Amino acid sequence: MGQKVYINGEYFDKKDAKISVFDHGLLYGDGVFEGIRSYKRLVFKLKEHIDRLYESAHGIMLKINISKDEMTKAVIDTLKLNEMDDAYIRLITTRGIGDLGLDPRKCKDASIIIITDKIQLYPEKLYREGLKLITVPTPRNIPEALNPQIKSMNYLNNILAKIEAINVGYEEALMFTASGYVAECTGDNIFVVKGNSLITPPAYLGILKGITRAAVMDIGKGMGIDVKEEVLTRHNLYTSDECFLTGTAAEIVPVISIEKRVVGTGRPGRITLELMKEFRKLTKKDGVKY
Ligand code: PXG
Repeated sequence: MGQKVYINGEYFDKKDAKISVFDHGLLYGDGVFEGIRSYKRLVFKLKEHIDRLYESAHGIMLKINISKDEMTKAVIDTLKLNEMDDAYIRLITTRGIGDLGLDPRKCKDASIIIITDKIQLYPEKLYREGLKLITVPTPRNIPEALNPQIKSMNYLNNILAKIEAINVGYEEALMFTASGYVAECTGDNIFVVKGNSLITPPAYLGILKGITRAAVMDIGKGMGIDVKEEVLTRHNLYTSDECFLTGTAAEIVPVISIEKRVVGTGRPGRITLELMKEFRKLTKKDGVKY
């Protein structure tokens, strides 16, 4: 049996898994989504992802016509059906089918799509040797216009930043807020270590409140580290002892330089490595079984 995709309560073969060109998700990026991972048949932080999806949806007044419990069951059922042990789950809710006007009232039912796919892992080398970051000119969306806490289907802000990094030979971009404070990367949150403190920018600056970010903050606290959400400047980055990124796909990636300025020793830091170890342990034991 080939891969099956869930669309509005039905399962379709991958080649038949299609949505209408009148879906406002396509026409306007009008929708919200989640990227979730499962490890050896344990879905990591499923409740947190479902909660964030419904919160994002609420933020754009998109009514999802199934309950959180039903959504959770749909995710689990899709994983079971596809017999996926380790999966990358893309959960999408769009405004649904309307006409060519942007009026959301024309869309009667939100569309729900669940794709369970193989996770594309980053090369092991990246975790051993660390990532080189570049800062980019495009600022993160200003929260007063479109709050990055809404995980919306329009990722052009992040894609523009990614293009800027790629164009100058880097894999990942560090974005700043419009006021010039450290925000986040294109699909990952950022942390720095300074002494015994672990610091990450506060969500109110206009970043996605990452679920991996929250898990890492918890692990850090458990390790007796002073975990803080603080506004960070370029100077704080350059003078940090360690730096790393967090995200569902990336997990924890050490950063060894920022625009050719070496961070710490230029090698993944001690606390970063410890957090990576603890995080991997957590993914093996913490999760919703299927
Ligand atoms: N910031 C942004 C802008 C994100 O999109 C994160 C931080 C990390 O959040 P979580 O909850 O995953 O710890 C994300 C989420 C990809 C990809 O293909 C990455 C994300 C989402 C979708 C796709 O790289 N990152």
